[in-house]
Amino acid sequence: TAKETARKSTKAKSADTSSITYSKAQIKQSIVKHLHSTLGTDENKANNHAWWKATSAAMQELVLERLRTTQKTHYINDTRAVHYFSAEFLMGRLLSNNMHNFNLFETADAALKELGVELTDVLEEEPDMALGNGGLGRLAACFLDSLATMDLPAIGYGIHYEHGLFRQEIKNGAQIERPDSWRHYGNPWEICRPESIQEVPLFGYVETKYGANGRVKKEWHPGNIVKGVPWDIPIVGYGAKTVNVLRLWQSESSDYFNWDVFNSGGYVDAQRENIQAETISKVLYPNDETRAGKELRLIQQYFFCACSLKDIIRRYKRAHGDDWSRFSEQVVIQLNDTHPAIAIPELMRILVDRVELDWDTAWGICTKTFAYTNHTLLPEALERWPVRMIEKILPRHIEIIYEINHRFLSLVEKKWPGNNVIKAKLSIIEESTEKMVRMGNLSVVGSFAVNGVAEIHSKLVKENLFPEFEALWPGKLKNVTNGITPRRWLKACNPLLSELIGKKIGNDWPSDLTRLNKLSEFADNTTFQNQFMKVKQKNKEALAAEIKHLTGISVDTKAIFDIQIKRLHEYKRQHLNLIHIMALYKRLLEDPSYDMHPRVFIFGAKAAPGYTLAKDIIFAINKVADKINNDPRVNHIIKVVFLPNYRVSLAEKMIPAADVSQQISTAGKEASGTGNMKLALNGAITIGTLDGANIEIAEEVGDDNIFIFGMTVDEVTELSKKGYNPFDIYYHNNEVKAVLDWLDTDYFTPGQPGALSSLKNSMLSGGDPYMCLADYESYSEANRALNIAYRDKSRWAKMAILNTAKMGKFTSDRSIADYVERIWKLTPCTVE
Ligand code: CJB
Repeated sequence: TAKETARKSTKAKSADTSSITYSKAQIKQSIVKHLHSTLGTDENKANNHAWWKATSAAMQELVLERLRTTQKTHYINDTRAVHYFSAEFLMGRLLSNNMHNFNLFETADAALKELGVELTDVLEEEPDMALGNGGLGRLAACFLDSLATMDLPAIGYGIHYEHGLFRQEIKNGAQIERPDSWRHYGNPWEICRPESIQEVPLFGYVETKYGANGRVKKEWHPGNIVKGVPWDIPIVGYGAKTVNVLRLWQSESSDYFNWDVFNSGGYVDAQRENIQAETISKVLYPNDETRAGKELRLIQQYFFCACSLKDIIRRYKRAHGDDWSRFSEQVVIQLNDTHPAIAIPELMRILVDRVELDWDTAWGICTKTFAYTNHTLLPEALERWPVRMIEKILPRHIEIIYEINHRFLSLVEKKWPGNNVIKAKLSIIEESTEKMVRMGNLSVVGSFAVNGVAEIHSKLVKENLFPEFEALWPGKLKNVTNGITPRRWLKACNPLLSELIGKKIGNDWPSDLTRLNKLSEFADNTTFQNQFMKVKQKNKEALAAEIKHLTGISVDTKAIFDIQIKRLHEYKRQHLNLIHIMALYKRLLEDPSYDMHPRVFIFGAKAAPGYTLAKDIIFAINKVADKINNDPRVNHIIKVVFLPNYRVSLAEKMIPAADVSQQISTAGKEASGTGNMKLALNGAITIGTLDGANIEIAEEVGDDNIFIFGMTVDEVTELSKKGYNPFDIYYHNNEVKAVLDWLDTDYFTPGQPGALSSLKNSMLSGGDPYMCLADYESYSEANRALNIAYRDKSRWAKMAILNTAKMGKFTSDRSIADYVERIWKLTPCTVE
């Protein structure tokens, strides 16, 4: 099967098969050459930033050679390729990963040492490429890594945001957003490709024409045209055989269009809308799991989809001319959530209006080309665009969407004759006071496959979100459980553990993660337990130094490092963690001999700038942290740390040092989670609910090696049906009551009583929508059990080892193999 082929192709490879090898002397020479002739400086003047650029340029030389070979090979073999459409790619830093994938990390390290430079310092100079918000964007980045590693022809398409996700500062406990300028001083990886610029029409009106044959022809007269300039980021696979591309579009104003308008006497069409073309790719919307509903956001989506489709079609035509019959054999487009769903009517427009195919032929091509991944069930995240907005920006597309819907509803009528309730529910157009286009429904109707991202999530997509679709098209809804790349999330970020693993079981695990299972044999071995925990200890010491550096807070490295890192969202329940920390604090104040192992609670989280309660939670964490950290009665036992500006490169420092991984979302709300996988892979024990991929992690590691608590999905549903009243818990649990009441005082915010009250209100009068209080008791019990388990050094070490050992399933190589087998039907193409 395709899956086996894909698996074989990865298993067969390891980094030392790289076709390009460089000696230490050659690397050194190349770095110095770039220092001189690319940067115009020299060894004596160069600072770490210059060394970073020169080292990156030296690597990029090798990268580009493999890129050329890959592209030639794919062209000659006329390969079918996957085109991953995503508004977000959260790439992080590239230098360290590229070095690892070329198996040149150690050599480069040694070369730089001879030049008197520390590679670790050089790596710190690289700004993160933060062109994404969270899990969805990082998943896209991990997938690109796996696709290249598995020699699969693939291209990522997205937006070349000038400003990625905002930089977070904390001032007096509150989040402040600052612009992120990741390419302000140049980016050594990206290549501008002016030869592949595309033009994108916007606004204007549609003219209906009648051809001689009586055929109706639609002509869109755009009111505006913008240019899309492609920037290519090479994606190096592990072993550096295949180098694929991430192509990001930057918007620019189209000169000739403005010139035209000018020449026609400054005539401005009544329907012409002016947008500052450059603003389209200016900034990433910082909302995670909420739709922005802003016109510019829709324009961003259409902009990158239109550029990408034109690019794909140009490449297809070069090989196949005007023969459209093979298009869907060569091209599969994966829609990363509904953000690129407008690509469906755009391809229809091209095929019907430009190529002049009949509707059914065009629709046949479309529905064999697109596949859609759903990443969330949260209603506030499901995109709906006002019909009026689409009409204005994309007048032809709204007609096409109506036509798609009309034909689709005839199908619904056949299946459920006369059933208007089902029709209203499935319709792509929502007939509310303001008519809306449901992008999820459009995506399901226009795709040949739809998938969720973990078993439980896919089940809920099938049963709750799109139940009738399953009846209409049995088998179309599938599951592909998420994964993470072990190259970045173990090999590169945790060198000490990687080395220990290598010594024990060999070095094949990065391309075949199931091999980690061999570590299970040593889980009871005292020597190995000691070695494993010694690595953890060293990583904790490194993180402690970083915490000191970033916040000034000293932490005890013998304490439990308990980490919750993810976007700030009520459903992720950082506030459940916080009220439990407050309860521990209170227990210690009331009973100084209260028995608990010292514990450092570490948070990292950005809140969407307009999400007030999320920002209030950050503020509360910081205020509680201030109080506890400065209270000599308890600060040798509890510390609370909020690390500002959580991002990929900070995650790489935190994850290797974690003892405990907090994955505590309300059951049914976290589609999968991927941080849970990264932490467990690095030997952290999960305390978590039966939600998303936690369920599958629990299956892999076994009940003894994870702390599961809280309601199941069914119990959550049952409680909501019955009617959940948080006051019932408030009045029956003294600890909960005391802690919530504490938030109303000025204990944590001296002189400002009520500064934390919004948190209490959300969990009481606000109805506690994510049921923190309902899960509190169970969470508290799980924490007690965890505390006891940590005291038994050998038991804990065994648990940690087994967590690492059992993470094989969660490599993104397995996710990609599943996509290849279940959806994409791709064949690997070896690049010699
Ligand atoms: N996800 O990061 C986002 N943003 C969204 O708008 C919707 C979902 C996350 O996607 C990840 C990758 O599939 C999931 O692991 C995570 O549960 C989900 O919240």
